[in-house]
Amino acid sequence: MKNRLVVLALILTMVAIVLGGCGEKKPSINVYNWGDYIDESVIEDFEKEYGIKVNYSTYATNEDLYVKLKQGGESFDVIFPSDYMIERMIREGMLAKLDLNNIPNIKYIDEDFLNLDYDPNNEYSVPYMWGTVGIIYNKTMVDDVVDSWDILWNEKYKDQIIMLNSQRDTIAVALLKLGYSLNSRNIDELEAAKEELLKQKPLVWAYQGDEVKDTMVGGEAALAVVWSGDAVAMMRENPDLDYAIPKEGTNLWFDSMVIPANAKNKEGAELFINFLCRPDIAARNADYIGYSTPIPEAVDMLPDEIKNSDVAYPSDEFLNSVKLEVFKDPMDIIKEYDRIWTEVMSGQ
Ligand code: N2P
Repeated sequence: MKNRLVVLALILTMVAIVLGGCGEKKPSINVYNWGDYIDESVIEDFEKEYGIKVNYSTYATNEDLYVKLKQGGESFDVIFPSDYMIERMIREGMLAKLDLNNIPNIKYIDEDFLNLDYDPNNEYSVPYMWGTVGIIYNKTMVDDVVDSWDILWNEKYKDQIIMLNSQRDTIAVALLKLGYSLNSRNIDELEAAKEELLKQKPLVWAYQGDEVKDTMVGGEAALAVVWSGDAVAMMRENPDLDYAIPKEGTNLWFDSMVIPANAKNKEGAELFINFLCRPDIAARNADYIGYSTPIPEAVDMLPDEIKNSDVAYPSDEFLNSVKLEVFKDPMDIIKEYDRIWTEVMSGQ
């Protein structure tokens, strides 16, 4: 009898262990980032170090990210919007306040990148990467000086021009070409920008996102509007390429890490954000993707050709010599931007 009880107790213990094991799911976080915007080995290291599984997926533009969040359905723990989109998401109550006690590595971020207008006290966001928008061009295919957005309207380069498949960036190029602010809220100026883009459309070979890297590295087009980090990555692959910031000025942008208000694992999200701010991790990441890290100690660890590149890390002197504007949330005028972009894409 006693033996049978012992056997029964053993069986029950084993059943409990098996069931317990099933119930005890490994913690996870859902991370939603731009395509080609992380060294995936960094994700694996995080998973190993913290025992937290990372479900990683990607988007192509701020607007895609916004729509995905508004649709609901899936929930995300860490996302990487730009300045103006962070402003909008804060205004619409879409983000959670960060507990900066859980993100001590924020101390590594250069103070020039903290307390910016889109989130004045970094209550919601921690900077990830930053950069400019410019023109990458193939020196063997372009014999004009590339110093103005005008060149993207030059008939000579018909079917050799790539524009960004991103409404805010592409409307900005047309506004700047016309001498307007890229934050214009004036309907006539916005309409004029639309007309410019429609006029340009027959010359444009494609509106691309991450694919532009293959196009330009492969020598398939002469000129493309790109984000500076992608220019760094492309120039590394093809020495015929160079990057120029037009004299009419351009966009200075900041992408930051934020946590959506409906995140399911905020603590895990904060651990991940903190991990990405560790200088050795930020350096590996920035080296791999080509984009510019806001962490000086990480910049110091980069190979010379990257840290001395004036594309990735332009001098203060250069930055002060060009007209740079940070995008602002268009607020009520956003519907005009959406309409204009739809009309340009559908060719009306
Ligand atoms: C990376 C996209 C970079 C985002 N593919 C520029 N804001």
